[in-house]
Amino acid sequence: MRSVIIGTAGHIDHGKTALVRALTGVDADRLPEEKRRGITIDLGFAELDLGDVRVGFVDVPGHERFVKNMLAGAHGIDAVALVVAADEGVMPQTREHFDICSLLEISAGLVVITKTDTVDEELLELVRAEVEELVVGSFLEGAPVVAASARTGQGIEELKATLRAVALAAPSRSTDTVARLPVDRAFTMRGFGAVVTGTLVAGEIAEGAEMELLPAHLRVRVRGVQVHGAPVRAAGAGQRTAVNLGGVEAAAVERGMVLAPAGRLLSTQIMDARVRVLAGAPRPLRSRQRVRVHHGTAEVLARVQVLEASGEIAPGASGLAQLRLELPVAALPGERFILRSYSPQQTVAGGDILDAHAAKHRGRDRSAARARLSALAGAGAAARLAYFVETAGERGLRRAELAARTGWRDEALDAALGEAKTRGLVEEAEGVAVGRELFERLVGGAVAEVKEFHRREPLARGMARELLRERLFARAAPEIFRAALARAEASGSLVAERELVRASGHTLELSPADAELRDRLERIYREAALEAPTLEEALAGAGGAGGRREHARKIFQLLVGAGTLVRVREDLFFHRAALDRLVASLRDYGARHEPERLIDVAAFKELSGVTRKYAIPLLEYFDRERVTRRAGDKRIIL
Ligand SMILES: Nc1nc2c(ncn2[C@@H]2O[C@H](COP(=O)(O)OP(=O)(O)OP(=O)(O)O)[C@@H](O)[C@H]2O)c(=O)[nH]1
Ligand SMILES: [Mg+2]
Repeated sequence: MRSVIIGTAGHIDHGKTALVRALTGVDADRLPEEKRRGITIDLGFAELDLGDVRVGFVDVPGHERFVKNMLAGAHGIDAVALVVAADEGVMPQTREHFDICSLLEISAGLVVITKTDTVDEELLELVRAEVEELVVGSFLEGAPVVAASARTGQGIEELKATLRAVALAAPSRSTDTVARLPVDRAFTMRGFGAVVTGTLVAGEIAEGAEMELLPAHLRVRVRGVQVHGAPVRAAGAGQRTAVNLGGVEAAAVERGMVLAPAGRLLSTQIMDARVRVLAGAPRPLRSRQRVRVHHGTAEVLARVQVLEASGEIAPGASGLAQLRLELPVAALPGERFILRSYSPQQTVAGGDILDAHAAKHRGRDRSAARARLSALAGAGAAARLAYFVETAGERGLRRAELAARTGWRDEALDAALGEAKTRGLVEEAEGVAVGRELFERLVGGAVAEVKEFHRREPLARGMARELLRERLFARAAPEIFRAALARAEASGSLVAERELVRASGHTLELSPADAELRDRLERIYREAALEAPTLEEALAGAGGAGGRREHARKIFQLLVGAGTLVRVREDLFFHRAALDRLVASLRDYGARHEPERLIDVAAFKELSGVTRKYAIPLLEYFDRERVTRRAGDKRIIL
């Protein structure tokens, strides 16, 4: 059966609570103070079973001072019942509540003219006309207008039928996002512990689920779920839900927190939004203005940063703005909010979040941000995802970040990511999403950087991988660096080796003199075998001393890079062939000393014919190369 939340709205004393009572039998004014003063102060709840649809009522206070509480209830409703008393007609909070519903983009509802028993037909018609004038051009234009009396019961049956039609026609909620329950109440129930209630705006909350309360990230476990006072295995979107939580005290929970799946969402303090300023607002919305942001059940103070060139958004106009919140909230793109002036508290604007985790836009990049955000409004899921990925630059966005940024469930995320890739907007590098254009630029940059390196260092075999990373990928995720190299390799531009990256066409064209120098160096080491010279001796021996030392050192490095010479310690190098022979005789020695295969330093000196000065570095080198393993003062030949 379908569940729909209908919120009341309207001026103080216009009969909202009485109407809910006439419909459901429930007095939604629960607080002693409400009963004493005869007004609603905080939200009240009741339900009505209409056969094929179940209506959850959120009854709000009409008092000007409690609009804040009204907002905590209005955020999650599917449809509104705008209540106007026949004896008073449209009053200030009738307009303010109606404006709030428009700004929240509530798209369904009806008008109820109450207290019909207090007026004659003529006055009733006058109020009807007034109501019609109020709603013209709005979401309620053409919506049903029902006249009723909570006192006499007249019109209540007709009202039920109309409510049913409105409820069934209310647009269904998106199933793309994960579960979110903005908390409107938290209390302790004897024998149960902490209980939170709210309108489940999306997803499902099931018994046993691991969840958390944002923005504090308090981990909790769902011990039980109730919908309209009855235990259920799981509550669904659009239901008034009470959740019994384990792992938290009710005192630590407050209105404004959001219950969401554990580890899925992140709180935020900066968001970009499209804002509409009410035509009746006393002044334009300006940068630096301090406002009250009402989002979900939360109220947080914020500074506005208008992104429009004019620096303001005039009454009746819409524009882009950044909200810098003084405290974190759990927010997602697509969610709506209301802005009220700091003092006097008045509803001035509302809007929808485009990017809930925005970066500050400063000075010159404000117009660029404006252009990109304008394109974002009304864009499809893939384009929105691509926007978030692009704003992350070369850092890219991991899947968990994408999930937090969008609030989408896995299926919705996969679909959007798949489409963004197919459309060439986004590249996925080992699970990290990065903007396609930027990725191509990084690949091209890497190729250019390596080529430039070869030009500068013609004698080097390649550029150190780490150097390339530092130069171009310092801020990039390691996955993006690896993927860019892989792409450049696949396209045949670069060859990546373990520690070096070179252009695929790069060959060492040595001059005859350099080739001779290289051969001399190689010969010196080959002939010395295990009685290797020091580096300086070798360079001098090959004619690379004095002014030619630096150059000879580079030629020498070519031999090391090619693996012909092997560095055993600091400037102690051996010819590869000599080392290979030594390894062979070591293994032979091992075979002759089964099963222990042990050798000590003295035996090694004898086997190799080297002095102690070389024996130790060689053995340590073999340990590192896993040819041998140290065992006390001996070695096991592996
Ligand atoms: N005669 C008459 N009185 C009504 C009717 N409905 C409500 N009242 C009276 O109007 C007064 C206010 O009714 P509520 O239902 O508390 O009004 P409300 O809109 O909930 O007020 P707030 O929640 O404080 O904004 C009460 O004294 C009700 O008895 C009606 O249909 N006819
Ligand atoms: Mg009331």
